[in-house]
Amino acid sequence: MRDVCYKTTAVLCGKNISVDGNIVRVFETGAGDELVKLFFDPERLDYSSDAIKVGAYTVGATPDGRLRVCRADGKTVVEEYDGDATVYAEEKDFSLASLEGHKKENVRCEYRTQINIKLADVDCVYGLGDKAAGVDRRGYEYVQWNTDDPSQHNENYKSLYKSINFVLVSGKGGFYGIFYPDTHKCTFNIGAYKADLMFIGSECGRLDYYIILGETPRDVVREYTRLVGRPALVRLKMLGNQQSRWSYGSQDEVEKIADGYAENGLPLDYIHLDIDYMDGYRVYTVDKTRFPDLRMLSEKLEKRGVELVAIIDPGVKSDDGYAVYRDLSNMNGLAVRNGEVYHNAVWPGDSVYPDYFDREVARYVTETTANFMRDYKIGGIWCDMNEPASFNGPLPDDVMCGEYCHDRWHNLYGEYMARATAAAFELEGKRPYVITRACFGTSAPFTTVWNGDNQSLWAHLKASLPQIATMGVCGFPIDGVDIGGFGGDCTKELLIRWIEANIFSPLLRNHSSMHTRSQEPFAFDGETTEIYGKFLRLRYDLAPYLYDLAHSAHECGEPIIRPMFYSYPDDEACRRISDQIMIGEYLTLAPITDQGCECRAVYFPRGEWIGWKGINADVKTRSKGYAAVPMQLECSGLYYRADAVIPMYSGLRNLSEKPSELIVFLGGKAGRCISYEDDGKSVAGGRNVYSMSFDGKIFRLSTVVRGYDSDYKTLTVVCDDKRISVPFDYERRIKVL
Ligand code: MIG
Repeated sequence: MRDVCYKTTAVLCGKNISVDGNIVRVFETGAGDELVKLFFDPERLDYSSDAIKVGAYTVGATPDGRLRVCRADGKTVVEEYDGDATVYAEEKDFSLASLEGHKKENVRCEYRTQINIKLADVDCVYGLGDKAAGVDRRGYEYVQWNTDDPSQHNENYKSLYKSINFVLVSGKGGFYGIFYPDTHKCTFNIGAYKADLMFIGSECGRLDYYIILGETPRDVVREYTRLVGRPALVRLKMLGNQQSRWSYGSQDEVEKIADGYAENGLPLDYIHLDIDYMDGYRVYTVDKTRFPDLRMLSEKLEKRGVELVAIIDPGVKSDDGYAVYRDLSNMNGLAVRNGEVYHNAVWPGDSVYPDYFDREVARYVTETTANFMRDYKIGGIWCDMNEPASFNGPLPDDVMCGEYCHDRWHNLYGEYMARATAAAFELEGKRPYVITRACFGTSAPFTTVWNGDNQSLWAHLKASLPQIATMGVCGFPIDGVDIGGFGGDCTKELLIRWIEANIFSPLLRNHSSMHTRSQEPFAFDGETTEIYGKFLRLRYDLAPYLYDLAHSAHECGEPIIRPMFYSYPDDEACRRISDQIMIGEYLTLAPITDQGCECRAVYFPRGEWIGWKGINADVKTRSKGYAAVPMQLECSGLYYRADAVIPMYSGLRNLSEKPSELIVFLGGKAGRCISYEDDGKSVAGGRNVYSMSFDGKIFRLSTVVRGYDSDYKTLTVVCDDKRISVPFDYERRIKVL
């Protein structure tokens, strides 16, 4: 998280207020000390006043002493709650005792800190990361405590793997965000206790939070990601298709998967190695019986454009004969309890946990990761189990990493594991390929994420859209769920609908658990392979569009996959839509997510929308409002805006191939876009920035930044049935109509 430079500080309503841009930090005296040291330098308060200006807003107090943020016209944007916010928890005890008629009691919830915000009837509350519910969190309560629980995730599930303490409110008086940077367990109650009360309660945190102001969700998200840090630029290849399974258990099996893809003409960029590649689950080792020559396998696959991703868990096997255990023990680099190294059980059996917060440990992990990747030519690291998970119930609060207790470091553990891992890629000057299961709101600059153990259920397919879109709004643009579902047996129909719905998911990975049926696209039948393949080819064709969006995620924190309200904040109909998404501003996708369903309602925001040929049977031009659209098994509700200008590739089998043709798809009406070209992988390499526009007749490409020798040989413009190709050049003008 960056150090915000506060320009104004004051005391209002007994709280300290600091302002930077449109970010208002509210904290009690004494905050900025020990608790928040992980993020901030303490700063001194300069003066007090009645109100302070924050751009177009004023932070002041209501006559009864509550904090309030208003606009210039006096309209309230954010205000503290005005009623009794004391929380009582009804004891939910359906045990024998209560059945026998014993009195049920109301217990007071003791929060050390409680931030209370007033909600108006019309307010919607978005954010909170990976929770498996619709985009609007109103009416629910969530607890931010990274948790590995593989039972069926649903909207009532209070804690998942990630703690992203950010809500984006579409309030009566405008949009605003709240970020609570505390890493301790905390509760976000979004009007579930009292309809008009949103509170954040922490059992041990101090009052310290941020209000992020903005006219639109985009403004708020930009400011928020400026605060917590914006995501690293993704490696182009990571946008390719990935196949996984717990586990592909041998070298031959992995090769067969690559063969299956090639034989069926399906594009593929990565295959994942789950825990069984390791020697007795010792991290950074390889089982030589199953994988006698992993390096050779990597090299063979690399020639086919496929790289390997290896899973790494935090749990280190307690084994004196194992170097990683010995090294970490020798540097006192393990979590301890009562002065002794703390032991628990995970996959390797008796295990210990590295203290990733310790610099020396982090450096060791970085080097070990780098050596491991170099030895076996591994392309990416998948960090699992880093909530941290354990087989013996929750870790006690007094397990220490350095001076920090578990209740404080828990929610940050995944981030620090991912950071140490990502640094291994930096050593090579490469953009990291790290995906993590657990993380905190500040983790996006270091790692990408996936949403953990979903199941092969229609409900989980449905949840994937708001999950991915919400992660985007929370500053994590590169996210995905296990396509086809992790647990349980997938069906043909579910897999097809899943790939249709998640085809633009930035992380596109089909993964399944052991003891479930095979879930690769070709493990079903010819029709499945064909439809899955059609969608994969669409994905690869649109890779440059997604890559451009990834650039804007990196530069301004914009999500790639967006909830409808994000793109159309002033359209009331969009505010609660969870089953339809935007991909950038030019594409909307309304897929089928119900069994047996072959028709659904699609919402068209303002503008003209046209169905994507070959994907969508609906090719009428649509305008504002709902329409029922038929979608047979091989169809999905993909529409482009009439002013779309979309860069595309054609026919790539993987994203290591250099495309020689840049195709620009035009929606037919005047429009524009910015597009990027670079080597797709290095951190410091040069790039080209192209500006492309269409005025209804003429298409123009010009090069705004030129720092990379273009791989394009041909420029093709596609508009309706027209297709015009010319030799590529850095300045081009094509008469289309
Ligand atoms: O206890 O490595 O979410 O993707 O396949 C289960 C085995 C551990 C959980 C991950 C899942 C992975 C599995 N892991």
